[in-house]
Amino acid sequence: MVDLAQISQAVIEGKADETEKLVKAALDAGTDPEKVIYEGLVPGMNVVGDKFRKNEYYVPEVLIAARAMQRGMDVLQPLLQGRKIKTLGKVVIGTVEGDLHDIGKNLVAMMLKGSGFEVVDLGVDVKAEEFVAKAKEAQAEIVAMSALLTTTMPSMKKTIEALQQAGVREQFKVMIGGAPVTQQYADEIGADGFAPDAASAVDKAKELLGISA
Ligand code: B1M
Repeated sequence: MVDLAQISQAVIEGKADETEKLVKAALDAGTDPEKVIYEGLVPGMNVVGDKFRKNEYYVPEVLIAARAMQRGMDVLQPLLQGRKIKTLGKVVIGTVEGDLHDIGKNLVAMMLKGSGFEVVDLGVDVKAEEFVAKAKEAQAEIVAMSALLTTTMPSMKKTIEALQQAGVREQFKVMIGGAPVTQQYADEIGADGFAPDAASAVDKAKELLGISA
């Protein structure tokens, strides 16, 4: 019998092989895949987020933990197909038009996934119209944008305007972040939320959807 806390611990320590092995063992012992996610993998990633916030973990540790989490998810994925899994919400995320920086955006996406959100990653250099179309298509709750260049920050405003023009602004919460982005800028362009780092991005996404931590 696998103690699901062991899976959490393997994620916290970034042990991908161990995570995979424990997830397989839990399934072999008849544990429900959803239970493995929500009582094993996700709590581990939550601890990682906490440590990152407290500067006990830095980007490399978070990436290694997220990779371990993903290895566990890869085992579970085939079993979850066709099954209606409860997620905290759906997020469409991308780096805005003109901007190719994706390390921070990927980290945010991984942390969101690890915390139970469904994430549709549009990649980099995402045009305003693409954000609108993909958010509508995915029936997302949150549109999340990342920018690392001061010159591409205006693309965030452009996306919000495109949502307005399409008459769907109220259907989505808009969240922004990236090194040059501030709360003040979020207020200026009418975004619903800003987060300074990947762990806070998870908190902000939950807050925007009224989910208590
Ligand atoms: Co570029 N680059 N870069 N670069 N690059 C910066 C950003 C820069 C600050 C370097 C410098 O001059 N000191 C500077 C920007 C200056 C400015 O605008 N003020 C810069 C420049 C100028 C450029 C080019 C224009 C250089 C050139 O070609 N002349 C060019 C632009 C290309 C383009 O995008 N069109 C360019 C290119 C590149 C590389 C391709 C070489 C590479 C990117 C590789 C990649 O991403 N796949 C690169 C890199 C690596 C950097 C630095 C060194 C590191 C960025 C990074 O990954 N940080 C960066 C300098 C620096 O920051 N020290 C720099 C780590 C990452 C984890 O942090 O992305 O901030 P960050 O994400 C954080 C938070 O910001 C937050 O959470 C993350 C984790 O905590 N966050 C969110 C991010 N997105 C969020 C979204 C949210 C919430 C939080 O909600 C939705």
